[in-house]
Amino acid sequence: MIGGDTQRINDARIDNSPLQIFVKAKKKINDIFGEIEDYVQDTVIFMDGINNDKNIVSKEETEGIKSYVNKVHGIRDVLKRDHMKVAFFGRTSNGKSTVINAMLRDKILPSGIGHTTNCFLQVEGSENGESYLMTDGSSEKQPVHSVGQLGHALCKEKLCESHLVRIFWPKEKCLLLRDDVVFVDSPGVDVTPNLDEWIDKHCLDADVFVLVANAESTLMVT
Ligand SMILES: Nc1nc2c(ncn2[C@@H]2O[C@H](COP(=O)(O)OP(=O)(O)O)[C@@H](O)[C@H]2O)c(=O)[nH]1
Ligand SMILES: [Mg+2]
Repeated sequence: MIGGDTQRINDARIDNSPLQIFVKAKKKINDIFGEIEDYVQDTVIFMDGINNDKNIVSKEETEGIKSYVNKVHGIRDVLKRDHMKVAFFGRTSNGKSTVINAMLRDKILPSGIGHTTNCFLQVEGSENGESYLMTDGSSEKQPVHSVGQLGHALCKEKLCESHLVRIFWPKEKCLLLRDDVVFVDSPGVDVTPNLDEWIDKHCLDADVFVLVANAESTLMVT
């Protein structure tokens, strides 16, 4: 009985979630742009036909219409992305990994005093309660607890800083994952000299950047 109530409360939260409204709106916008792309493509075929028959429209006009195909295609590519990427940044030991762990309701990402997170760790939702991780260039599913070694700065088998580890965590455990939010944990901005390069590699398509700051150390610096 209690379990049923909890389920209902959870379902109500999912239905009313502003992010779900965003997901649905994006689907509708995608459908509209799909139709626009079809219309533009039909127009190009029609214009080509007129051109061949009677030379009514100029070549420039036809080229102008053709360029819209790429423009609409570009917009669709951006909209097609089915997740909202949130990248966490900040100095080492300011609590980036701790915040994400709190949202996941489990200690998944390595955290602690000093330089702990060694590479980029991306957490996304998985179906059927599955939890596993995958490293760059491999489709092998590894146990999530191995992130403690792979992503930890102090371990022998650690991955280098530019690497991305994708962690799949059950959507049921974190409502934001169910709303297609993807978290990206990063090494501290103070320990990674090539940060710009790695931001380009892993975070150029991020929708939100969260700067995590430690109030005490920030006060000490200023
Ligand atoms: N007192 C306090 N400690 C925190 C807080 N957030 C994180 N910590 C601790 O700060 C240390 C560094 O956190 P971590 O998440 O690894 O920082 P990161 O390097 O930014 O990922 C850990 O020992 C955490 O337990 C907080 O809000 N208050
Ligand atoms: Mg960290």
